[in-house]
Amino acid sequence: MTVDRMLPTEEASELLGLTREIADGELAPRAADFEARGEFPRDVLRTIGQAGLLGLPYPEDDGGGGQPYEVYLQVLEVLAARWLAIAEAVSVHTLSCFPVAAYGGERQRKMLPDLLGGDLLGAYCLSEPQGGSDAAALITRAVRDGEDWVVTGTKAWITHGGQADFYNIFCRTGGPGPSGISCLLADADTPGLLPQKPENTMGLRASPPAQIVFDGARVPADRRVGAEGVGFRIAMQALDAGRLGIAACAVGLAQAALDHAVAYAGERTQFGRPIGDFQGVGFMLADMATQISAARALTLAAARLKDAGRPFSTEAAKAKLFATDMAMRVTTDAVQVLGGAGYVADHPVERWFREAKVLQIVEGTNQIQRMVISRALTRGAAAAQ
Ligand code: COS
Repeated sequence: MTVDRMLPTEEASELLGLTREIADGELAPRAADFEARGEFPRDVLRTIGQAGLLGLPYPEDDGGGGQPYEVYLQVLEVLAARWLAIAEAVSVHTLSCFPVAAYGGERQRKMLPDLLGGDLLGAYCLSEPQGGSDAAALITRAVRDGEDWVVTGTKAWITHGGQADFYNIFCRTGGPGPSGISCLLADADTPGLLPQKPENTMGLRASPPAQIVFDGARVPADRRVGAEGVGFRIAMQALDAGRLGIAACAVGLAQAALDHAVAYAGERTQFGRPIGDFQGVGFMLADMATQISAARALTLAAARLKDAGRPFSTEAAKAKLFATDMAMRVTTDAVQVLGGAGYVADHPVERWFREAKVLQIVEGTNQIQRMVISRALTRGAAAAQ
């Protein structure tokens, strides 16, 4: 189904048109095969980069696409409807460019055209094996030695681990807690930066995360992004925006599942009628469509706050929570509409169901999103008293 979108400019409509062409022509024909083989689609991402889709929400002067976040998110949605791994890659790359774009010094900002240009791929290293939710407790340490930071520790669940060209590393340069964390930007070929074997994941098998071991990796001192001790704030702000990307991925994935289920329900007959004519199936489709519209509206409302320069982190948490829980429900229901056919890999709903699960976990589990939302409610209430 074509989604009726309210886009702010004619340029945005053209961009969505181009994205649809790429998604249908380049992504859809390859997704199932790459996912089955577990092959990382580096060339497809180059095509995406050449089309200018790897730096969309950053200013044109920095080499980005100069698009509002609400437009960028709708591009992600269209990509996710054809191949989630690619949309997630674009979202994670965009997240990985945030530290330099928002906090980089003059010299670092000169790197932005390269980071956003489409040839390079970024990674964001926050989580560690002993903890991902309690990010402020991270223990990877960087110690200053002459003109370098020497980094020791292990990062976990790193999207593009082993594939990325640059890595943001959130590491401890000071005492315990959030104020002891700094952000470093390392090139992939940094000696001692050691990507491990990719994880054997349930879904998104074309783009599995990997651990990165830092074994005395030397990162030049001028690659610290932002002031010492500001790393946690940078990481949280990057995630606020990144969570909207994940929400958009969820909306796109769910839309693909609904479209497939609607087509199947129209063709498949039982008891002499298309199964979609039975209320049990038709109402299921109606609920799926309604939940998708609600998730899209919530996500774009948060994006518009961001575009207007207003606080949006609580709204981003709500969008990520609602959209990804929604995608899990909708892909589950899509499998149900197809019945036995939905449980085998002949139809993509089987893969989409597996892929939806990870969206409830990445960039802050949905329990963390609830924590962010409930804290804003209770602390806001306390401040108002
Ligand atoms: N934007 C800017 N600053 C933020 C922020 C945000 N969204 N969230 C927190 N901060 C700041 C706080 O203002 C505080 O600063 P001050 O000390 O100057 O007041 C500091 O960071 C610490 O904040 P807080 O006390 O809320 O930190 P907590 O340790 O309690 O953790 C949560 C907060 C749970 C929100 C954080 O740990 C989190 O998001 N965890 C999940 C991490 C995650 O998403 N991992 C996935 C990795 S990518 S796959």
